[in-house]
Amino acid sequence: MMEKNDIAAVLDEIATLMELTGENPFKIRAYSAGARILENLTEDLGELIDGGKLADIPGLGEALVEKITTLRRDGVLPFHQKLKASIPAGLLEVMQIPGLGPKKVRALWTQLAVEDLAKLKEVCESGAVAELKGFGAKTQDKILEGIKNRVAYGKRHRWYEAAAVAEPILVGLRALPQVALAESAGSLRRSRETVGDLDFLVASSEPKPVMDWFVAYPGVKEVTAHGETKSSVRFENGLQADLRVVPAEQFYFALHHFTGSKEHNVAMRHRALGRGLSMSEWGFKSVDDKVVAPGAKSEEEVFRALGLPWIPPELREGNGEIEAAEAGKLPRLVEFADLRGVFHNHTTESDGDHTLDQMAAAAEAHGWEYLGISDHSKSSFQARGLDEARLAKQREDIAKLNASKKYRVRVLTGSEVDILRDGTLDFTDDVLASLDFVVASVHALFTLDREAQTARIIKAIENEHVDMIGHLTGRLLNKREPYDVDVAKVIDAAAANDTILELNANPWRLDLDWRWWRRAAERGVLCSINPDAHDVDQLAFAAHGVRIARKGWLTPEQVLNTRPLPEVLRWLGR
Ligand code: DGT
Ligand code: CA
Ligand code: CA
Ligand code: ZN
Repeated sequence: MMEKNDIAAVLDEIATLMELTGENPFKIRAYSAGARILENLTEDLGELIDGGKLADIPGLGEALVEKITTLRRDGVLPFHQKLKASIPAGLLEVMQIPGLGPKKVRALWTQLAVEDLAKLKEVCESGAVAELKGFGAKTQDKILEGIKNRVAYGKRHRWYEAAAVAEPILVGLRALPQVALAESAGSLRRSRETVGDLDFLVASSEPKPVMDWFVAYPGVKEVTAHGETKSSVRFENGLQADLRVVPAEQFYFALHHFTGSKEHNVAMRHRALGRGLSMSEWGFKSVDDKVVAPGAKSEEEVFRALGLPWIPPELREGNGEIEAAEAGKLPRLVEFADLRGVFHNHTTESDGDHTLDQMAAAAEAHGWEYLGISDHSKSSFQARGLDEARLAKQREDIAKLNASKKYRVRVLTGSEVDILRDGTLDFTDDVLASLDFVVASVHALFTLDREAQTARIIKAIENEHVDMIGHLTGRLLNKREPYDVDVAKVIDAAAANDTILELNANPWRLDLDWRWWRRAAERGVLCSINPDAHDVDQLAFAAHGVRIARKGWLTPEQVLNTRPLPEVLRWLGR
């Protein structure tokens, strides 16, 4: 059943759509007035409808009563849907540009055939908008600026980009004398692959100077709110940040609440109610004064009050983490310190920026036992892929480096071998058998249909020389969609053939996605957290992979590169 505020939102949208289609203003006003009446209703809407009393509310005519009743019951309204379908979908986006109300948008639509943002940009750049009655050059410039901002603000930000903005702010907040505690919450703390906005939380009894510091922070481009307890700002790259300041005794409740996710919070609140407690960002409240509402001096105490162990933020997605916690079945999540080496790294032989020696030195500095080098194969000519002769030479160089004992880290020779169109590989089995490990990846023909793409990858999985599949879906976050591949089927094939799936730790990829890992692990698929480093610094990408592995509920046992070298060699069977 649809709630009254959602119904009000539909009525408002109807009013807007009617303005766009040039409807009679009286009719339009009836819908927006109806929305306001609903919002301010003090009685229960369901009771009013059931008792046939809705029509008695002043201002609600027969037509509106009927539409509200339908929306409440069905959640959709054919009249609204038809109206919406009669208008180009892109026009609603055009309406989001500051300064463009329905009247102006209607003019742009009817006179300049603007149906979406792209066309709007075009007619602004051509100067046609400035000529339009009621617009002018100034308005035209403002619209262009609005389009530019819209693109920047509308998008989510890759985790590492958001983290890079958040870290110094957190350090700065903690250094303020008025700040007792400061954390960042939200999707950043939950390690989502992308972040909508930053959510900072501070405990302080003197919020004003904290807020003043925050809104004046270098890099803030726009202050969208500057209040006593909450401020919001926008940075140059479009990323927004909220800061909330709470009294110390509320801090861990607020931290839990603003960490989310929403789904997790809903489940926690439900659990609290079962114990006679209502739960919010302020704390617990006794529902009927029969129980004493507990406070919390740590986030652990928030969970303990509900009979639960602390749940790592990465797991708080409402995917059964509370049930697992209750049953004592939370996984011991993999940690960065568990990693004993990394596979899938490049050198200057193909498209890497650093030499074999430099990469080995960097791996040594990480304290790792092994470093897997897998440069591209010959079909990836744009990445200077190695042919058989160059690969044999690299194998010798690596053997020499290992024999020299210059580094303690053992370098393993591999290849990131291209999966060809038909699922055969860029090297023959003999060549593959001469290597310590083999990563097989798709680097071309991203647009094959689902069946062909899946079949070709599964064929590679079935090759006994292939140890792991690289970046399974090829996605680049915010840039390139995954190619169409039946991941569930691939997981089953990987399980059946004892082939590892890579968790590509490049923060643009984070592929395979965290949503698949629990299923994969349950079916017995082993994970390898691979940095896919193209320079020495990118070896540290492994940390992003660990974060995503944790989000996928993975334990150290389910990740190959937590194992010591002898075990790894045994697994590789070389
Ligand atoms: P984002 O920013 O889109 O990447 O995702 P979040 O999870 O950071 O979402 P955000 O910034 O809107 O809100 C932060 C947290 O606050 C969210 O994870 C849970 C909590 N929260 C926000 N709005 C609601 C709500 O309407 N209901 C509940 N239960 N929790 C909410
Ligand atoms: Ca957020
Ligand atoms: Ca937020
Ligand atoms: Zn690759």
